[in-house]
Amino acid sequence: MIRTLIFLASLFFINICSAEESKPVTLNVIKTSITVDGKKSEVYDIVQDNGQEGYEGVKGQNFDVLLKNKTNVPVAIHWHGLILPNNQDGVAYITQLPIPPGKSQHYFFPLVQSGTYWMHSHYKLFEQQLMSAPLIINNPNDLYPNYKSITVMLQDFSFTSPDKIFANLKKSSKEKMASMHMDHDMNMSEPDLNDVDYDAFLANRHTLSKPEIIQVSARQKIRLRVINASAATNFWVNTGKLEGALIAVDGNNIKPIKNHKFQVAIAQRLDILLSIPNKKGTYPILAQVEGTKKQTGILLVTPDTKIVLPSKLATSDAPALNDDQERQIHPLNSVVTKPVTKTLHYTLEGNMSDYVWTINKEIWPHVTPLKISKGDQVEMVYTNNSGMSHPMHLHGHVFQVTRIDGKPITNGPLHDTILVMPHSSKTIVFNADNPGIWPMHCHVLYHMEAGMMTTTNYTNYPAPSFYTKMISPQK
Ligand SMILES: [Cu+2]
Repeated sequence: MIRTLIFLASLFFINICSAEESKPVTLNVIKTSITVDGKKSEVYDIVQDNGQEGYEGVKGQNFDVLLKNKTNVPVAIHWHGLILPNNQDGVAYITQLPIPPGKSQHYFFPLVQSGTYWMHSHYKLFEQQLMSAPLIINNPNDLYPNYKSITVMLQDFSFTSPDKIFANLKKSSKEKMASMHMDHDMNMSEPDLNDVDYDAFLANRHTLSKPEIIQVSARQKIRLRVINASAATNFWVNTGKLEGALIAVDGNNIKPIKNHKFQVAIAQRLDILLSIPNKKGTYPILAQVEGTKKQTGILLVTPDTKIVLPSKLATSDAPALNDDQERQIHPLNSVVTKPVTKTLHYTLEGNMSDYVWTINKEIWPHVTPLKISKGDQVEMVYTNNSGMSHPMHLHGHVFQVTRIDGKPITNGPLHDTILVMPHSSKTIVFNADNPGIWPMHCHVLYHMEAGMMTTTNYTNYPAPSFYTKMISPQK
């Protein structure tokens, strides 16, 4: 009798679990407000019904998400860094039409990776208004179990609307060019590292005047998941007194690199292990904007500790990001498995008289996409002829860096986004194993808006009509 009851109870339990597993997670794109340094601002967010921001899943299970547009604007949300079927990629007018206000769209595909990813708007300039959230995929066989996971999402913020920011960029670029023509003595110096003057930098939607405070305990082991969700800002992550061990980049495990400062380019992610010492304290995790003193961050705090807020300004300017960290990163797995069968060249340039940014001198959507075939071992050579760095992102694939400035590197980093330094080149390699029309673009939101975008197309992949209607050869 008892056995029967246990049996029936277990059936009931299994039923509940499987019923829950088959139900999609709802992600609501919402309009909300945040207070930045005492001033209120309307922004967006992507939250579950229970209020949790973003998505957390498990490798081997399905990404089963009902995306609801609860805003009053059309939206498209891209799952950044995920290997997924092309029509699930969430890019407006390339892989799908925007979702109208009040409508929803179902996404369903297996999660074949694990690690730290993110989701963000891939339509208009809504990403600048914080239409983004973390996307974490746990690994049932994690190399680092029993670490407390803490996500730090970095964003740049302005009270000015992104449309106005973009208009200002175009205007000031024109004015700068005009003054250069008038004044021949003027030094034709490199453009600024940061061409947008932001009002604030956010870590989990807070500035350092009221940072997020996360309770930790002495001797606790922490896995920090840093996501650079900025529209146009590269950061140096500073773990302060705590020594960090960088163990994954863009979701890919690497041989650990111990340091206190780590570079994170726009759209990239870092997983950093930390160990809280066996004593009380406040442990700030800071992120400093390259080329400035400006910083943001969170506080890790042990119980009964008097909290001292770090300054919003560091004592000295952070340098520009460089390739030092890239040269140190060695992944645990490689994607370079066979000789290159196809090489594609992409030149990155800017025409500042009209604030236009180009790939192969083409301005999106007036492009003739380069083609690859399934089974190719593809090499892409990015040559940056401009004075700004460009975080280049290829959708739907993980690639490996094989050369920096033409010099081969052995077992280079795996990425979905790489920072191509000014007047520099990077070569990447990947297996063409995921047919589609794949967006490939600069992840500086305003560079993308100003034309620095194309697609890499698999031969024989049927392009959707909304895509073929939109792109047209260079005029
Ligand atoms: Cu760019």
